[in-house]
Formats: sequence, structure tokens, C-alpha cells
Amino acid sequence: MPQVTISSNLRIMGVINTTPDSFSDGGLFDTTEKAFEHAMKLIADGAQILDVGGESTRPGSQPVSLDEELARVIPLIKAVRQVSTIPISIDTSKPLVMQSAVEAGADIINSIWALRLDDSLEVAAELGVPVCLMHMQGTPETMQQNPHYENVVTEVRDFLAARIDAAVDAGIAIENIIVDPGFGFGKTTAHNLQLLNSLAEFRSLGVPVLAGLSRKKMIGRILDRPADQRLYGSLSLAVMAAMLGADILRVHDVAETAEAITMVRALAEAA
Ligand code: 8Y4
Repeated sequence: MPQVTISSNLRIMGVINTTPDSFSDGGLFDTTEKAFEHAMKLIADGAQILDVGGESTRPGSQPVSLDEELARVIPLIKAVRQVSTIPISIDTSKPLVMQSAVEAGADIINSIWALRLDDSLEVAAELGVPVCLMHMQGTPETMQQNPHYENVVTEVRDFLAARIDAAVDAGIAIENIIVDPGFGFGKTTAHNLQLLNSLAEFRSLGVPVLAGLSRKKMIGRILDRPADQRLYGSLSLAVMAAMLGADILRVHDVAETAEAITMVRALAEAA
């Protein structure tokens, strides 16, 4: 028996930001053309899913209007879909964006709200595509002010179990549900570390687990590095998440993560 096991269909999700204020990309990818070029690079680098978002979730960020968000993501989804069959995930809070994105060729809905807003559950069920249900305590504006849990692992797991039930009740097939502990969303560094340590427990929910750790503040806190110097920390956590049972890794540095995961896979296959 191998001492190391990873998900047999572990996939890398590459992040495409279309928000001009995104602190990670610093406005570099704020046009459809730049975002499209970035998407082509991520596909060449080995991404198996692209996550497209047009709404910043930075703490304190301004809300984006429906028209602005659609202008950022729809032309990009259409352009990528013309040249590639790669699954595209739409990261949005708005049911109308979910709908337009799927009509434009998106395949997955990524919901940091776990479909709790407006009529998201109903719209997602009607669209019939896979959904990622993420845990967040509070709202993006206030979530980092004073995150508090009695037991972060059981609370996040119970929340995700309840959202799986709500999604199934709304008519979303269990086969179309992915869960995510939501690293950094209303969590201190200690909370994030406890969640990662217990990631294997989330597999008991019976659906694939997505982990988004890339370049996040917890890495900055532990290593004392700004967002553009968190690659080695991000790779370390991606490898750990894979070994703890993650099925999808949401990352910015796709080529580097793919190489690291290739090494882990070789180890896992050496029975
Ligand atoms: C540098 C760059 C530092 C970006 C932090 C960040 C997740 C997510 C985000 C996640 C799922 C982010 C949309 C935050 N994180 N969706 N979205 N899971 N499902 N911050 O962890 O990347 S945005």
C-alpha cells in the first residue's frame, strides 16, 4: 500500500481575475484581451478548470454593478469557449450573472455565499450545472473584523452539510455539488490552519472538496511575505491539501502547482 494517497482525479483550477482592483493582479488583467491571454497561458500551464470572477471579494471592496460584472466576464467566457472545451467556473454572487455565464458557455457555479443570496439556489438548480458551495462567516466587507468559532472544524462542516441539504432540496443533484471550507473567509490564521489540518474530515460529506489557499493572507502572516512573494508557501499548502484529500485546488500559479502535484502523484502511484 502506498503511504501517500491523493484524489485519483485531482484537478487544478486556475484563477482568472477580471477585476481592475484585484490586489493580486494589480489591474494587469482588467481587459478582456489580457484576461483571455491569461486564460490561454493557464490552459497551456496545465489548468483543468478556469475560475472566472468579475466581482472583488477583498475585505472592504466596493460592490460591482450587474452591468459592469457582465461586461467583465461574459465576453471572456465566450472567447475562451470558442477556442477550448476546458470547464469554466463562474465566481459570482448574482443569479443573473450565473445565468448569463452558463448561457455564454460556463460549466460550474462558484458561490462564496454557498447560494444563500436572493434566488441563487433556484437559479442554479434550473441551470443544472455543478456548484461549489463555500463557507464564509459574515460578509466580504466585515468578515475579517473579528472571526469567532467555538469549534471551527465542526461549525464549517455542519454549515456545508446544511447547504448540501438545501441544494439537494432545491433540486440540485448531489453529483453536482462540491464543497469548500473557504480559507480566509471570516477566519484567522489559526482557524485556517485548523481547517487545513482537518481537511480529510470534509471528505465525509460525500462530495468533492475544493481548497483555495493560493497566495492568501495566512501565508503572508506566517512567512511575512506580500502577495507577490507567496509562491513557495502556496505550493507547500497545495501539496498538503492534495495529500489531505482535496479534489480541486484553486490556484494562481498553475504551472508551478501542476509540477508539484506531478511529484506527489508519482509518490502516490509508487505502491
Ligand atoms: C492573493 C490573491 C491573496 C487572492 C488572496 C487572494 C476562494 C474562492 C476566492 C476560495 C472558492 C482570493 C472566489 C480570494 N477564494 N472561491 N474565491 N474558494 N470556491 N484571495 O477559497 O483568491 S477569492
